[in-house]
Amino acid sequence: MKRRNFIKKASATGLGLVAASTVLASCDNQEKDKKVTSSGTPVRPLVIATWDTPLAVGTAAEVLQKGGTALEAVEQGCRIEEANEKGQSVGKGGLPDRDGNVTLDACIMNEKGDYGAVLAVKDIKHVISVARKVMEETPHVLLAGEGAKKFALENGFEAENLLTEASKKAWEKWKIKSEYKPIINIENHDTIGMLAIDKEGNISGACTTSGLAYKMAGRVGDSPIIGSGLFVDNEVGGATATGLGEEVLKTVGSFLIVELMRQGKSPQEACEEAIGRIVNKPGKDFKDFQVAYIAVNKMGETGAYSIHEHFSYNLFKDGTNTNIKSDFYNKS
Ligand code: SD4
Repeated sequence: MKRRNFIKKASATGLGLVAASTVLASCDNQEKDKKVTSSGTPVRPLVIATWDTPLAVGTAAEVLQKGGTALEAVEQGCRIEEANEKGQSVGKGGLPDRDGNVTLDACIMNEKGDYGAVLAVKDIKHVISVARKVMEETPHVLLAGEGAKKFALENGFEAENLLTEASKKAWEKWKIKSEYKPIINIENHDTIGMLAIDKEGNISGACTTSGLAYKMAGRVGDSPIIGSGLFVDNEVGGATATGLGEEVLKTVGSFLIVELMRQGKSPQEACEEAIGRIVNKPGKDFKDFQVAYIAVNKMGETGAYSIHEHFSYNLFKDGTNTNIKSDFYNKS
């Protein structure tokens, strides 16, 4: 409901105009997405993103339909969620760390294998665009903390307080008990990881987040780390992650998925194996955390898999923008 209000407002203000041909639909059948065959014509343009992100995916799709690049599409799409104050895991309105500071992580990767990222940045909303600047205009790939903020300010980004009243209230309520217990799919929901294939068949990806709510100051998760939160290889495909970043980092999940696809696995099989690497560790207790992956290969076949139920993703394909429930591991 809240998201719908945001969509209305964003459309009215021209923040994100979803192409008229983009049909918003909802689909409960995860099987639907598995049936694409690897023969035939590659599907393009295509956009896939974590969670219920119709406006972000619609915005990226519109960029592609107008002939824009996959890189432009993922940047523009992610900016929608960064500006969405109601989303408490990304950009403005993100839940803060335990000291009350909102710190953002983001990364972007293009079809040439170039990559840029910013880590633990305060006061800058559109960190995905700062990450792109790091990639395109510096000799480095990662900038963190104060240095990243300084770079952003020097490049015309404006500083603003990212802590909204709603997130401040949530943090104050959390402080009463100060219990650090991420609740799967709720407290840490909505990080956006996005992959796109443009009309030329080039693949790019982006990922942006405020990280885990009430994290320790200085904590950085998987999202801005190449190979963990995101990986793209233009010859093979791309993958991106959401959920408990520590588990994704320890298994280098997105790189793993792309390498498994290189070896011939479908995106779905690769996502399932990457989740398997987490849940099949001896003695692993995964009941209290969520990890989910989405992936796409060069043909435009897609896959998604999570540990627990209630992960969904938006897919723009063949002119239709659909929210699809992901298949998941823990069916007990
Ligand atoms: C992190 N992976 O910082 C992110 C959190 C996330 O949906 O994905 N939330 O660990």
